[in-house]
Amino acid sequence: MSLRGFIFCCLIAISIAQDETNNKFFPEDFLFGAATASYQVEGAWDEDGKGENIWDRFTHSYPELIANNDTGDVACDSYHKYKEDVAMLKELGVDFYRFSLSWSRILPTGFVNKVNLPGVTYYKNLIKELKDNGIEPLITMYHWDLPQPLQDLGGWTSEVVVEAFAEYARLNFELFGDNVKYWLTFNEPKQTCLLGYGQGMFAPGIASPGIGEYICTHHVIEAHARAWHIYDQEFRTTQNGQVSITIDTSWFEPATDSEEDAAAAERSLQFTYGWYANAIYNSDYPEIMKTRIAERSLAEGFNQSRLPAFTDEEISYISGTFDFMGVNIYTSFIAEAMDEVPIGEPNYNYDLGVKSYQLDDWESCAASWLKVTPWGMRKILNWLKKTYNNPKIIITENGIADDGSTLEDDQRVRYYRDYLSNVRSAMEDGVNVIGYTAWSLMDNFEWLGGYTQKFGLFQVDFDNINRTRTPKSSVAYYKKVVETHCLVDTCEA
Ligand code: PNW
Repeated sequence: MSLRGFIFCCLIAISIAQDETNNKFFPEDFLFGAATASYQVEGAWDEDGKGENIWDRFTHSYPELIANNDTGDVACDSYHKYKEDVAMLKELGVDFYRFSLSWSRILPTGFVNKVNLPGVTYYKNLIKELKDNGIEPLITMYHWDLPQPLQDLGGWTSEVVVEAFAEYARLNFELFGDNVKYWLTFNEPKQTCLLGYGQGMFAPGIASPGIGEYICTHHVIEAHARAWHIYDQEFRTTQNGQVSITIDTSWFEPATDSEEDAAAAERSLQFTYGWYANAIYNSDYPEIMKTRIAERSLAEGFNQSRLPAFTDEEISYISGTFDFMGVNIYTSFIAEAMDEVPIGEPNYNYDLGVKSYQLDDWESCAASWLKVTPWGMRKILNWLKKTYNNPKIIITENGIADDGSTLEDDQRVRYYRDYLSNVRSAMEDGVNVIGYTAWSLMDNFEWLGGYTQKFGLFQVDFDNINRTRTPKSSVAYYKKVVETHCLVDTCEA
């Protein structure tokens, strides 16, 4: 880092240290929730007619890629213990529960010709248990667990899956929509596409850098738009709910106050959030992506850009397909301009062309990528407001990992307090945040991290056949926040 960069970072550090917890009440109608996802908690991977999905296949075929060779075969056993899960939500007092549907549990082949009734019953029971306890379901239709038969046909690199997703979405609205007010089509598609089809580190493990992730994304955006239009045309008037997509992003802080670093930070945001969001909340892919990827593609010897193009008709079909904005936020990075990587192999990171890193003195946790940067929350929320014309925002995930060594998770308590404080301050800045979701309700299968990275408010004992759930200290804190809508002992009216 340059001296200028160092001074700049010190200034950030000082401004963080001086931050005090915001002592304003959250509005009365502000929604607090907690989240999980099907593959991470349900278990029962081959029970009652459920089909195989790409995470079943991936964890069974490449156990060495997952910490301790862990799998989601049993996970938290929520398939059998959903009533305990709802009791925990009730204890927290949350307004809503964000969970996801396992596509393979409902449609074992991925297609609508065979509906698996026990799977449908499971979700109907869960929704009923939530409603009986005054908790709204917020349902994600796709949290990374694609039915394996659809992967065998090319997965998200195939148009077939766009149509299959649209039909799965319609079925979900038909089956569950009378009792669901909030829907998300996709969770963090960037992780699925970049890691699953570009780098090959996540299921389905396809390594096609600089190509696969762009095709995957193109189809995910089309599939999202199809689902939104289906809801809009066939269900909105009777079901009255809201449909959106959840995209994750970190905040990118320019390394210095130079124009180049400011551009590098903005480019990072456009290549992460904007890659998905621009087509939906504004129109088409971000210009900077279209230009850079086309230029590099042609120089590499391709006849067209590796970034697929939407037709004008598609652009207007996709634009505006949201009823609120979903965003997952965990951490921040420093973004620094760098020299262009010489033309050679295609790669998303070369297309992006930014050096990004985290500072050593940023507080760390049990997940190496996640540094505690609450100030980034306020900045990213303001960026979203400015870039996408002040949409209504639900923060659909935010949280931190511990290593399971203690139930006194003071770091999580501080994390929630400081991040929520910045959410509240962003609201004072005029950002229209209407809801916040803690990730996660309970410790669960953390993808490549297996059961070693614990994001839960409730601890789960994975060595016990009962998967016993025990509250950590953060449960009492979050419960108080949900109840009082206040982060400190006494709030100002
Ligand atoms: C999200 N990263 O994943 C997912 O939506 C959850 O399923 C997951 O458990 C949670 O965040 C915690 O990790 C991410 O490396 C995984 O930047 C990795 C990253 C970000 C989000």
